[in-house]
Amino acid sequence: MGYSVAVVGATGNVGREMLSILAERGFPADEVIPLASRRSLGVEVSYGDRTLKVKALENHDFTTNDLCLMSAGGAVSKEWSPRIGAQGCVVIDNSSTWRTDPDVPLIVPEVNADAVVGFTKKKIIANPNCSTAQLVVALKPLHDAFTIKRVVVATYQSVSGAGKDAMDELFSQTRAVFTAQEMETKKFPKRIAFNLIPQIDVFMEDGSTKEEWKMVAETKKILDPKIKLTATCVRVPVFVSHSEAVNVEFEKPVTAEEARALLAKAPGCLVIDKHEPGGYITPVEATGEDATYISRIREDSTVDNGLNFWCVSDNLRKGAALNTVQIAELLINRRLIEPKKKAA
Ligand code: 11C
Repeated sequence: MGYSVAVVGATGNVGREMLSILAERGFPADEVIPLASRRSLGVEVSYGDRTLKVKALENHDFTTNDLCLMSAGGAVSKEWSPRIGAQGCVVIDNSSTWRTDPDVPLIVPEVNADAVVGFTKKKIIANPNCSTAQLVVALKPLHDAFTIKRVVVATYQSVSGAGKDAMDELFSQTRAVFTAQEMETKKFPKRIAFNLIPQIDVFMEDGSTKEEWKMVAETKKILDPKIKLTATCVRVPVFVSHSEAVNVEFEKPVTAEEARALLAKAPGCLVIDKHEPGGYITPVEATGEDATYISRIREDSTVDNGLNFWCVSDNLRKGAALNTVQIAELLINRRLIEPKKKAA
């Protein structure tokens, strides 16, 4: 007997990717139920080579479901995740709503799998922000070996992080440039086509943005509260995959060679680092892939024990849907959930 899995937000960028990853990885599901708000009722979504019709979240009873993969935005998560958890269905939540709740584990399986046991109180497990997920996968083996003191990161984030409408906006603005038509700017605060925007999410009181704050708070919760991190998050005119320029200062001495060797065998990481034109990864190559790619590993001689690297990953996969499915697999592999239908 397999599991009963609901996917909430099934018509969005991440929801569709969740369905495709569940099928791709042969997730042990007996049933997969795509859910969304009433206005998406009847919309068809792909699950492997099958087509499923979307049902309304508002009418759904979760008491016979084992797992709910939730990616429908913060407001829906705030209202629904506790209600679904209370019905005995474990929610893996992709919004930022529950990430800092002390009773909700925030999990990247390659980094802090053991913390997953903390889900039993609320029956909610949080999935981190995409820019944090790929960063901590790369930092974990380095922190274990050399102890990180401080991280300075600049991100180059694709428009898919802001949803399907944002991807459409980049497409239509790009077309407008070539056809000399009037350009509409709705989703982003400024034009994104042939431009960059140094603002992701809302501004905080100290002048940083919420995306930057999330990278700090989530890295501390997942990896180590002692790590100091400062981030500048930038939206770039790329459709899928986030890139990050990372500078790290360690307690212990580190060479680029040692870091390269550690990262090459670290779970979830793939090192592509040749010192020649094109000997590194770009977002186009990372898209559709599971790995966190690391390139441009080099020592930073301006600080003691400093290292620079370039890190790229598909934000819809490792940054969202893949990590969510990996958390579900972790629960099953550690026998932390059993199918309800088997127990009945
Ligand atoms: C972006 N990182 O690229 C955001 C999207 O907290 O899960 C994901 C927001 C979040 O716009």
